[in-house]
Amino acid sequence: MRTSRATGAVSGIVAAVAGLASAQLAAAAGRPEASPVTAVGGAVVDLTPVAVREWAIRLFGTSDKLVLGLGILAVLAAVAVGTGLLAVRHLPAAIAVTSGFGLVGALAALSRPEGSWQDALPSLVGALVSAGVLYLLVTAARRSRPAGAGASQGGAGPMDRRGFGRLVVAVLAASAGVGLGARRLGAHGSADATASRARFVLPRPTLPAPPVPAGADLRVPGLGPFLTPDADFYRVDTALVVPRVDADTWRLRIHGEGVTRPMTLDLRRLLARPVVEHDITLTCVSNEVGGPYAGNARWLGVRLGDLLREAGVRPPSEGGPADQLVARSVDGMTIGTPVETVMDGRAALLAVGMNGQPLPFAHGFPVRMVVPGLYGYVSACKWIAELRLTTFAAYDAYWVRRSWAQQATVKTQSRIDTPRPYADLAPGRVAVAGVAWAQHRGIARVQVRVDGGPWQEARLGAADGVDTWRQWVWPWEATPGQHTLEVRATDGTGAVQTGVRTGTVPDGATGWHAVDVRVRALP
Ligand SMILES: Nc1nc2c(c(=O)[nH]1)N[C@H]1C(S)=C(S)[C@@H](COP(=O)(O)O)O[C@H]1N2
Ligand SMILES: [Mo]
Repeated sequence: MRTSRATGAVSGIVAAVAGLASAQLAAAAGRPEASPVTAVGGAVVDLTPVAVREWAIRLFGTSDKLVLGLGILAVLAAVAVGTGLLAVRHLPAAIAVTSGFGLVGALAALSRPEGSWQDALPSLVGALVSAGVLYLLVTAARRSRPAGAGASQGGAGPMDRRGFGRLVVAVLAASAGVGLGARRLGAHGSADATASRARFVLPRPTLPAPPVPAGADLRVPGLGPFLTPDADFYRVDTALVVPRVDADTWRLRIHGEGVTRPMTLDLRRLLARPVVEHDITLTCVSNEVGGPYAGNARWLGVRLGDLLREAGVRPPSEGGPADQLVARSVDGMTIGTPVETVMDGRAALLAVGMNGQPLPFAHGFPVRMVVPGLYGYVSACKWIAELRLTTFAAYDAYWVRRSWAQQATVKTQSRIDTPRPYADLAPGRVAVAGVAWAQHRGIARVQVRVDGGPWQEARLGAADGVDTWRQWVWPWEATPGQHTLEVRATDGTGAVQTGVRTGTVPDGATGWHAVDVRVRALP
């Protein structure tokens, strides 16, 4: 009995490994997104209620994707063991279960945006291989068991058990080979994209951004740099596999309501237009008060408003029929932006450069949108492939279907970056510092208070236009004991940041960031 259980568990795991490796190979030959783990993961991401997702993001931060992947693998391992145990008792049932899981993977892949029927293949291939291996191992194990019930007398003979072991090793070795082949093939598939990025020379801006004013960076220890390096820039998206788009085959299609001159542009034709450079702070609607999802970069690109005019688009204020611009990415993300905002003269960009480099793959290479003043989920489509003009009444984009607001202007926010929460400080002079943002309105003032006392004026870093955050610092004479520091900003219109605490859903969190610290007793 013990022998057959162990045999079942081992057979189940080995069959699953072989199935997954084959599925990976099939996915690498087609679309990497169609691998069962990625497809099921993507479906889970899409189907997860917002509350659960927000909880997961709060708990795991940007590791949420890793946690999801590990979770799926853990479930698969448990299912594999269960199926193996079932297989030694009733092989046809176990094969039916395996096929069922193949179907689940296939359906998940088909349900993905931009999915085609071929995306079902990796999961089906995986299930077929898995069922085959299960059959092979379990029948081999059965053959090696002496007939009759008296299994206590040793079960499989030494030679036969070695036969089962050899088969296990052979299948695992073959799976490793198939897995390696899948990696090779996958790397080859994205090699063109990598080469196209390496070759891509950023155009010179017709209108370069002035240098960042000297006083914008306050250089306070514990406060990040004014411009966020690409490698430190926050990343928020639904892509479990970062799309690697080949710049040479990339196209952008512009069409829809009120587009009198529809167009399809390649990168060269897009960049035949004047190229501008602009510093813009990007923030995410799912950033909690005090959270990390904000970054500031120097973007290089083409003015989207001008391009839309070229296509014949008029904003609603000029009688245009479309009030919503829906951007679609190569991975099927849809992001809806007000046409009026994009065309009101602000630096709404189709960006190709970020801090002097082509966009990193994770940040949307080769082309993404950036619109100062709007949260990323309603403006900053990465890996953009299509722009369609429609109305807010007629169409809800991806996040809107998941209880986020159709339109969302960035709310005035401020953050204390130093001291850190629960810091243990020496008494005396402490530099309290952070950033404040209200993109496209600008920051006019930042104030700090201690333990609910009077608001005190912080010193602001030099303003680099109204579309970026501003650093601030306030010198505090820290006295021994527990203290709470709070910050609030006033935007360029004179509106003071509200202290009312709200969550991130549906259109961005409000409230003052508070940090508790302890100041040691005088020596
Ligand atoms: N294709 C695609 N574009 C996307 C997203 C996405 O999930 N897919 N997420 C959006 C959100 S919610 C934000 S906040 C910004 C984040 O951009 P970043 O990852 O470059 O910081 O990208 C936006 N663009
Ligand atoms: Mo976001």
